Amino acid sequence: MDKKFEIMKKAFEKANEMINNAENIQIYSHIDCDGITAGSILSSMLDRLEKDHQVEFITLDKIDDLSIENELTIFSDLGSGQNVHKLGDLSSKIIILDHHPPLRPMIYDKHSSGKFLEINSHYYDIDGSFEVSGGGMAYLLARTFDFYDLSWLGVLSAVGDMQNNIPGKLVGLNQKILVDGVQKGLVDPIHDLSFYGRQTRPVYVALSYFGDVKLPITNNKNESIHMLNKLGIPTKNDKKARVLSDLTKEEKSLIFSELLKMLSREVPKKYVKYVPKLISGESYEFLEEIKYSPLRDASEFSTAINACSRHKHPEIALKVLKGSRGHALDEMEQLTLEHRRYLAQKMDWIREEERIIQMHNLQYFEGSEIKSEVIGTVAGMILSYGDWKKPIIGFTPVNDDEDGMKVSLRCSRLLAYDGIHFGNIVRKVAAKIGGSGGGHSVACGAYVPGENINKFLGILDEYLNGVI
Ligand SMILES: [Mn+2]
Repeated sequence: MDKKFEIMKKAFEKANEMINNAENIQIYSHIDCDGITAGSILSSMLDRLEKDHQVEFITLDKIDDLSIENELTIFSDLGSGQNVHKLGDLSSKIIILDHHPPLRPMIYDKHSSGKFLEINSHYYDIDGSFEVSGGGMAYLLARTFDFYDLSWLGVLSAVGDMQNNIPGKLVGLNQKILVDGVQKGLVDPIHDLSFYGRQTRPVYVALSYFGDVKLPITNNKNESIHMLNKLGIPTKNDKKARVLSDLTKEEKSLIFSELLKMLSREVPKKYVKYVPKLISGESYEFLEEIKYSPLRDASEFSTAINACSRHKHPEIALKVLKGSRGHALDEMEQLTLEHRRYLAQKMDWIREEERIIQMHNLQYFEGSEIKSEVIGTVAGMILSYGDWKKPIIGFTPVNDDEDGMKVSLRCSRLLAYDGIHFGNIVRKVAAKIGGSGGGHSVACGAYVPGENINKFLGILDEYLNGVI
């Protein structure tokens, strides 16, 4: 990793120089958790360098319509998969910082007389799906100006991009960025049970949402409380419900052993060896944030950013990420609440109407009542109500005035540990019916022509014969 990084570093030095020479800078960053965090890093960096700049968060389809006017334009967490090189006559200088698979070969820069610099991790054999995020790339640029204290944001963006999901911890360049954060005293990596809501959720609630495999405790708070009682683990301190981060190491290892037993009994034999990886992993705590605040835990923080992004208020997340608390934080918490309420309501809608339809190798729900921005989140949450051994697919129109469908797939991590990469499968299947897609092994999606959605499901179901 160090060697690859040393080579890529030269490109970042070039970008450093381009920024030093520019006075008027426009940033376009992707409007998801990773992209918003990346944009925040770049904006903090430019503030400190006293460079005039604007940040705009956009969806990928907006790139073609941009007119490039500033002296320097930075594309962040996007750009490598789009025709950025065709925008205007390159009167503006362009920097791309991306970790998605690139369209152009690296060599393209050489013909641009120093006006076009594309830094993509894949050029250096660094896998952008789990070794570095968009925010990581932004941080590595900030690092050339010695802004090591922005490293915690690089950790946050990687977690927001689910890069630690399959390895169980941050690896590759992500780990290098983590080390910066640890050395600055800003991040604490903790080996912990992998329950969501370490700072804010009562532990019995967190336990009941333990997904991936359906157990008696799954979606059942009474059973979860019962299990904790049986293990002699109090659910409250005085009157306050205990959260995961309140538990002692001994209590956590009791839960670990119990889950290990339950899961090993429940899963098919071929999966048993992966069970420990499902139950525990590395969590990341931000030491400057108050205990019991959702900002204290990387995973909970990223949900709050997603809530802002999915309700089209990335500017609120930007403020919080750049250090505002107070009002901006109140707004963020309000959006998180709304986000949670919206998701719960849509979950009820699916369950009450029994909308999950089983096919041979997959299951799906038609989600036209659900905003396309959260169809994947809902799919992930509803998986534990369906058949966890199959992937679940949700689809909904991209937006009201287009007939394109957004399709999202989620599955248990056990399927990925067993070697299935749904991102790659979905990409192939979508391409066959005039769509496009891709993503992670357990969380991916596609855009497909609306009239072809049944074809998509049929081909995918058939493709999975003998794979699952
Ligand atoms: Mn990204």
